[in-house]
Amino acid sequence: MMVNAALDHELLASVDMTDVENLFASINQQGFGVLRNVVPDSVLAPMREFITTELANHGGQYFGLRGQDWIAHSPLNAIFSARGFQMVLEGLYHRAMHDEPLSKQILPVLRVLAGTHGLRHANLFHYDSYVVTALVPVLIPNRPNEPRGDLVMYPNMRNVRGPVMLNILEKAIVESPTACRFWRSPRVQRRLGARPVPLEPGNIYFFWGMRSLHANEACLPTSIRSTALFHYGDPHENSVLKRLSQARARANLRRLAK
Ligand SMILES: O=C(O)CCC(=O)C(=O)O
Ligand SMILES: [Fe+2]
Repeated sequence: MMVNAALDHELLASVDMTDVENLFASINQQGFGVLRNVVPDSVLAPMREFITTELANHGGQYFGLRGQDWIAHSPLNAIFSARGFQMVLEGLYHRAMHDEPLSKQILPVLRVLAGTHGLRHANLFHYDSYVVTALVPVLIPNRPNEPRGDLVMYPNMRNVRGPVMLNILEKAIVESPTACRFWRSPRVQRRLGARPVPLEPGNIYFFWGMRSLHANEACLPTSIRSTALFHYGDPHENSVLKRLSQARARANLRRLAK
């Protein structure tokens, strides 16, 4: 019946392996690939309401949600659970690594930058600990002349293969506060080929989170900027070193919340 057909309609249903190939090429060439107009207003509008409600619970200040709980109760679940979306993440990982990831779970993260605390989360340059990152912009500041909080990336700066130890050491140095002051400098960004990625709600952006140093630019404390991140594919064994590195990252986030 028509009614059922409408209910059953899956998002990203028309995405196929050609899209994966195109995304793969463009991520390698320019640092990111985009699927355009794939997140409809019927998802974005209720998702913005979800954020408004949660933001009130957090006193109007920055908050982040991580893991499988929030997504199950949010309108973005329509993207998260779409077969086409999972196919792209798996396809990109496979194309890059010629292998299966340790786990096929996607880690969903919601970031809401607002208030003065939001500013602390700008320009925190980092590598993700997963190979593929998908970014879904939900709320992007768009008043004339206001900063939009672009994603800024140094595309494909390093390789994911090589000793875990070396990866972790590099991460600790490159993500230090001193290093972040360096990466955020417009001169350094120009010299080293950093790219701003202006984000448009409706699109989904893909990049190699583990290879590309990235951060968001600041926006006004009076504006709300919200993105959902979907991390896929950890190629490393869950070593002691790696757990230490993750503990360090979590401690940093807790410090920022104070
Ligand atoms: O919100 C963004 O633009 C990027 C966030 C990010 O890179 C992350 O949460 O890993
Ligand atoms: Fe990231």
